[in-house]
Amino acid sequence: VRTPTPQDRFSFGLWTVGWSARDQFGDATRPDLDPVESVHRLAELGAAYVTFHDDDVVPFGSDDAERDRILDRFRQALKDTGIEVEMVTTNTFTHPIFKDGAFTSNDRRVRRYGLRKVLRNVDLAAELGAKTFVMWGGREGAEYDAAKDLYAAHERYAEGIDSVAAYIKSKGYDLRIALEPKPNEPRGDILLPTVGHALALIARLDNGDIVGLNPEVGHEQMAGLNFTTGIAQALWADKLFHIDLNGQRSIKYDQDLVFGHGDLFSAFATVDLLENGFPSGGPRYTGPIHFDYKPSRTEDMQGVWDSAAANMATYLLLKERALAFRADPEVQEALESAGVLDLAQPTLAEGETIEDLLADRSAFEDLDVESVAERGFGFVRLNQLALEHALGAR
Ligand code: 3MF
Ligand code: MG
Ligand code: MG
Ligand code: MG
Repeated sequence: VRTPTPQDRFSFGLWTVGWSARDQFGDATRPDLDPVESVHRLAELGAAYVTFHDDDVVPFGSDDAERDRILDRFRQALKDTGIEVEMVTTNTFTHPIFKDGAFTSNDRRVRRYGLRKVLRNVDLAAELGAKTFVMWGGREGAEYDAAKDLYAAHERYAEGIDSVAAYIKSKGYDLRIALEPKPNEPRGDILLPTVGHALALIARLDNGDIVGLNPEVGHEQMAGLNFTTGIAQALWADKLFHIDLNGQRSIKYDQDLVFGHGDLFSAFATVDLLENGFPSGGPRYTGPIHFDYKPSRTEDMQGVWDSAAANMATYLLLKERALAFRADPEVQEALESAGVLDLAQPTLAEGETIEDLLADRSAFEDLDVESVAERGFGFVRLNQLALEHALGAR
């Protein structure tokens, strides 16, 4: 595999390599990592960007002077390495104050504090030149149905997001919000559990034009959903603002494996869509290739950097395979005979009305339904070609 370069647009959350591997049942297995060291190591590995939660860089509760001192040192690391900050996010889930959520906590004092914490980081994001502000509402949810007025919870969630978006506009920042759906964990149920739920909320916002999505592979798969289908709908709606790539093996806790170390064939389809776009054209994803994974708890520091490199290597391999797949004349022919390219043709002809369709006997009364039903689509052959390309057998 070739060595990644900044042109590959690879990006890592500082909380990924920086995870000391403390989990529900066990202590940390690795020392805390200095974010400045992470920036240097990721630059050496060929990444272009880093992203972070406020608390990944500046400890929770730091006053303004301490925060400035830490951020100055961080900015120097960016300068020294050429690494840029493309996305900033806010941690509204670790501190006990957020145990019942931030924007949707039943306690109004928490909602106001949460909004202030987010706005403080919106300013920082703009100042660092980030283009995306991610919001993962990890504690916006409940374990018990009676614990929330779910109507009011959606009202408050929308109010919070709209307030942040309005603030961004009032400041003239070149920044867009990306909501990150997740079905559960750490809460029993989280609001905006999937891409589709989040799109539906965005459609009702006053400032929804600058609000889109940051879907994560594992989060959709935890809900048993097809990640590629989810990001396809987000792209169709012009809302795929950012992405969290990682690996997940079926419906269980959020594994955050290396990209491709979960459902590999699904990862191939994801890269195919990101790199090749839709067969008929349509909007393309041009943002950073961002990884949100965790180096497994079994790994030492060498394993941390090996796993970071593995994300990029896997992506580049899949990209090479996906390009070869689409360039293969046999695949083109299989796509044609499967009708994949015909789907772009509108169902009604140009200028045709519903009345015209109703009057078209060939569409219904005279259609030989049985003979049309005889058609085989050849999707299995097409899928086998995809598999052979994915495995590098072609
Ligand atoms: C949790 C996540 C989060 C979000 C992050 C926002 C800690 O499952 O995926 O990572 O990605 O908070 O970007
Ligand atoms: Mg996650
Ligand atoms: Mg996660
Ligand atoms: Mg994530």
